[in-house]
Amino acid sequence: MNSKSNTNLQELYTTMKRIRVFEERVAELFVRGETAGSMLHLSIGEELGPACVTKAMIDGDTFTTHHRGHGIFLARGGDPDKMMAEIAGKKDGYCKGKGGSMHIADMSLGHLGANAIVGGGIPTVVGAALSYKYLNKKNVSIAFFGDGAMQQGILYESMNMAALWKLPVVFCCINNQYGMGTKIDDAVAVKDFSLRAKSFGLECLHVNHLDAEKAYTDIREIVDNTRNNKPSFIEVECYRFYGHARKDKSPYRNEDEEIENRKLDPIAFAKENILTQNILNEEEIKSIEMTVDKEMDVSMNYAINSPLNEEAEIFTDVYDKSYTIESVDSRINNILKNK
Ligand SMILES: Cc1ncc(C[n+]2csc(CCOP(=O)(O)OP(=O)(O)O)c2C)c(N)n1
Ligand SMILES: [Mg+2]
Repeated sequence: MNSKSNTNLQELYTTMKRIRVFEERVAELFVRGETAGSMLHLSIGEELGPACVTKAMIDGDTFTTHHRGHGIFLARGGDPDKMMAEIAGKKDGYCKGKGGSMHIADMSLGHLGANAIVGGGIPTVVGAALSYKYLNKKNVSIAFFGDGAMQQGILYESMNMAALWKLPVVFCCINNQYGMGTKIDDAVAVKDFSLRAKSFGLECLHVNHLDAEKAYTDIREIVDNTRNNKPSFIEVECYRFYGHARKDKSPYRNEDEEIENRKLDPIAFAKENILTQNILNEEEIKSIEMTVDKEMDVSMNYAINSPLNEEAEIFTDVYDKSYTIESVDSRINNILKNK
């Protein structure tokens, strides 16, 4: 490997490749009848945003995701074995298989929850950011959501509060051009989402290219700025390569559109740049690809071989019984004491 190894681009390439292959193995898990439930929202084609934004995060930062959140959590350090097992509804999954694809979370990695309600995870980050400001922490809380959530009122309530109270929140819209079968052109009159965010007083960044290294540099700058209590909005444009969920064959869009837009592949673009900039040669890239393939094969098989829960387990972890009014009071008092 030459002296240019371990550059940001190489790291971003590996992260994006890990997301893509993870999702491909999830698709395989589905075809093999090993997934719990049928709703699997894959983020193939959308890897650039999750890779770049999570790379700009530091210890203590938190986030929420929408229903298409596998890639975001994987990029932020999620264990693919436990994620895949969760998707398979198995005992060794992050939530012991009770959450499934749309509810994978782990607070210890800053994941405050994935949410299947469009826009549902957004207000949580405002609360988290309020605590960072109050405790003088230099952390940010990031809400990841799709273009569909741009039409949800809760987003604007959250933006307004974050701007008014100057909270370290990043609103990150992964704009994949579709909300289920509705194309963005049929959903909004003005597609420049930054215009809306600006009107609330947020700093804005619009990423509408495939250059992961540049995107990361720009994203890093705006996220770091947000740490100084300057809330921000990032829109990352991409194309949802396949259907809304696994069973959707996208009959509402024509093949030419798909063929054309699948050329907008951030992974192919990064690979080309790595080769032309002499960061790695073909053989070295192949070696990364083989490592990633192997990693995700192991995760898929881990999920298949993980046992199901015992029946009695169904009733545990469903409600947090420690949450009484008194316990919440005492938690708040502890926070105030330690401030
Ligand atoms: C409040 C609400 N309305 C409708 C739905 C049904 N629904 C699930 S996903 C989805 C599309 C969301 O599109 P977008 O936010 O762009 O995310 P994407 O699926 O493209 O990643 C809809 C309408 C829902 N889950 N929640
Ligand atoms: Mg969308």
